[in-house]
Amino acid sequence: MKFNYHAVLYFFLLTVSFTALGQSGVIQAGNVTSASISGQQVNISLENGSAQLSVYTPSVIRVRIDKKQLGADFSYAVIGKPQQVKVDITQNDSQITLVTDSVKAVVQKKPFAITFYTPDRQIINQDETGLNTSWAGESVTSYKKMQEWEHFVGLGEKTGNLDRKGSGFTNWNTDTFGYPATQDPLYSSIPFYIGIHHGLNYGIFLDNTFQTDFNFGASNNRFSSFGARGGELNYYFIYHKKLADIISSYTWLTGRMQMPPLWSLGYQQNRYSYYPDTEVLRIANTLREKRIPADGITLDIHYMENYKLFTWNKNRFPDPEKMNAELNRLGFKTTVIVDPGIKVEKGAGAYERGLTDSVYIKYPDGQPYTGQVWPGWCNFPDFTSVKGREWWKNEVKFFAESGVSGIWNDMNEIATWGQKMPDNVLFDYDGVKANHLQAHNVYGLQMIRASYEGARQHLKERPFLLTRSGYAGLQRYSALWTGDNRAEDDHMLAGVRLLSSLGMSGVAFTGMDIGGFTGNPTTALYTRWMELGAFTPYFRNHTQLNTKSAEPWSFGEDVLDISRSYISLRYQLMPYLYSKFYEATQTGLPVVRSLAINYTHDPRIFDTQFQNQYLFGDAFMVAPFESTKDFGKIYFPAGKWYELYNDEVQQGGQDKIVQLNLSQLPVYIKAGSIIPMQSLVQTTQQLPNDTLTVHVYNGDTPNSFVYYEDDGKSYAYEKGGLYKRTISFNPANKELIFGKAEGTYKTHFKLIKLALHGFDSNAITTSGKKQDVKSVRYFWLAAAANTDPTIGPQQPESCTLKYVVIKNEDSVIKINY
Ligand code: NBV
Repeated sequence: MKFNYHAVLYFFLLTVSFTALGQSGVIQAGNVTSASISGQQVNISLENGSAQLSVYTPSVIRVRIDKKQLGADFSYAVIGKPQQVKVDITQNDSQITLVTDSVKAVVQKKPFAITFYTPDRQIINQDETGLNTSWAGESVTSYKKMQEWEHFVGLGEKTGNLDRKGSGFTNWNTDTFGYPATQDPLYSSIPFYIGIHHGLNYGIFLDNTFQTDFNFGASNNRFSSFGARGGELNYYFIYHKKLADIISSYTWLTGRMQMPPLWSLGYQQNRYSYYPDTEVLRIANTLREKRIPADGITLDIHYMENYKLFTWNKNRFPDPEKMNAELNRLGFKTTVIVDPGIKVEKGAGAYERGLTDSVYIKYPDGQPYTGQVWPGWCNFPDFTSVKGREWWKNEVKFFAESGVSGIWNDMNEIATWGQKMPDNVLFDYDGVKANHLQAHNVYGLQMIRASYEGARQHLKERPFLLTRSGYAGLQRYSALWTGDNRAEDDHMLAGVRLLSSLGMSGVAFTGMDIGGFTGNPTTALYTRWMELGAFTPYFRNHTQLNTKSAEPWSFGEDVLDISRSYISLRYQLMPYLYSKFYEATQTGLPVVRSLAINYTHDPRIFDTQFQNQYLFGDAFMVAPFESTKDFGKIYFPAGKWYELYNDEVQQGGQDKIVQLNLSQLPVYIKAGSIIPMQSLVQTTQQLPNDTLTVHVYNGDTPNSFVYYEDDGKSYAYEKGGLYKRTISFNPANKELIFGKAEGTYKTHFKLIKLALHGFDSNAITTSGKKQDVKSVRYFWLAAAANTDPTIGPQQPESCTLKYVVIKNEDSVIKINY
């Protein structure tokens, strides 16, 4: 055999350099050197650092790893505290074991590596052998073995496919004007995802505010990984049998939304920017004249004087109080935009007050950081400090005094004209003291915290808060919209997936600019988007400066009719929608629900041709398609589905090509659904008539619906001022039960009209008393818009309904059919 000196030399050099890199470039956590168990926690010393595992609930285990001693514990996201639970922690020479009723964690000692098991020893998640946890400089990463057929969902405001497998993502809050539909990162960071494999699902929340990076097998077929550019590897492992329960546990940890004001669920009209006041009132009056139900007008930056925060431009808005009072009289609430940049201008009120209170973020030498944005050179309040937040809260009084009801927090990434902000800007970080690298991703969260607390302090009624940027837990303070999208079909669909993903990441109250922010939508796209908007949590039409008008009447009579029908339908659905928001406050479950929540282990829902389908609440399945398509393929998951407009039944477990029609959004209702509706109103400030129509869709599986009502505006609900009852459908016994009403609030509805879909019985009894069953031909959209079904472009279809009208009593009402 010939000896090849070159090859040997090459191999030698490669080994030397590789070893050197291994020694200096990457540090592994190494072996466990000692471990001590204390209560529900185990503290671990590692060859190259330290770790700690703590049991928060039987289903939530926290893992902390650092290359030094673990520091003081602090989080902006987590509000759940460890619960006292039954847990058995033991150790021997080779491993440490933590066992709860729901999960078992095994820490291997040589080297340190964690595996999570179900109680019956199925592997849920495990560190990738050989890689585990390591540091490259200050960056720390945990590598998890990629399980066979593993899917990944969630991670907040992320573009891309529903199934994140094969992709990598970064969390660094970024102002992305007119972003491509595939852009990453966007405006907010929620480092929480859910893994799905072998009939199991788990969640991982990496609570670290530095830039974080996730890899779900992006250009690698070995691992999924998550890591941060600094700080601890601090994550919560969540395991439940049902994916919905993982969302509940995650929102138990990071908090849930509060009841929103009812008006914020109505239609909101917006553009950048409506001014002066006469134009704002013209828009409001036109909405009323054209009978387009609406509740909100949003004022963009031109309401300010030279973009200075906490000012009104007196030429454009000479008497904001009067304007807002007039808007209120017309049934509208006003939301105003706020940006964090405070114009540096000697003598300017807010700027000077901020200087006096020393609230601005500073360089290490004590000079305020000055960056450029709307008003020119600006200083930025340190929302991560108590005094910064207190100052802002006090300033918010300004809006309360002018009759504003909502605060729209923009540019809070921080955006400084798309420029990079220096790393050495310092933040208080609530006493922890941090530089920009650590504080960047929570700046927006702390801004909405201050805005929310200020609004709560100064406004008489529940405020509405909207934000562009945020971090895990943002749902406690605000709704979120997906920023500067484009008037393009793929953006409408990417937007749907963004809302689905945000929903699985704890944010239930979400929206996108309906119609698209940059560019001009085609008539078809605008039409589709408005229909879809009616099935999104925050329904706001918005468009960029200098684009064409985008109010519902700007695209011709047909589009106006269609938009009116869908907006009207949404207003009729308000009892359903409000109840679903109540559910979000209780369980964290979102309003826009990816099919991955209910049909987690059906692989077809991840097929990219079906990934835009979602449930609105739990009853409606919406199937959005590009506005240019004439046909679309829809997947019907297990069960039975009724087509909204004509009650035609589709069996689940199959896909079907349907003909698309621009005047009808494909919407299906799950068999067994219970949908309470009200008569048409033009604003949520108007009372509907006294009949609550409850649609029930016959099916084989039992179902229940928690109906919720309160005054829609005050905080009385926090002290029991609510009306709540469970409506149960039990097909085995052929019965429908309205449970006993709870709470001290008196329902507005005196009668219940039961609208029965797919029921053939005519012998309907309530508490044994025979009811008068009537039959009617029902046109959904015409009924919604209160129009003549024979007029207008959108009414080819109808269904026949049986219905009975009964008295609404607070005691149990039992209906048999
Ligand atoms: O305030 C103006 C816009 C606003 O309309 C938009 O919704 C935000 O996402 N804002 C961004 C400022 C920058 C626009 C170029």
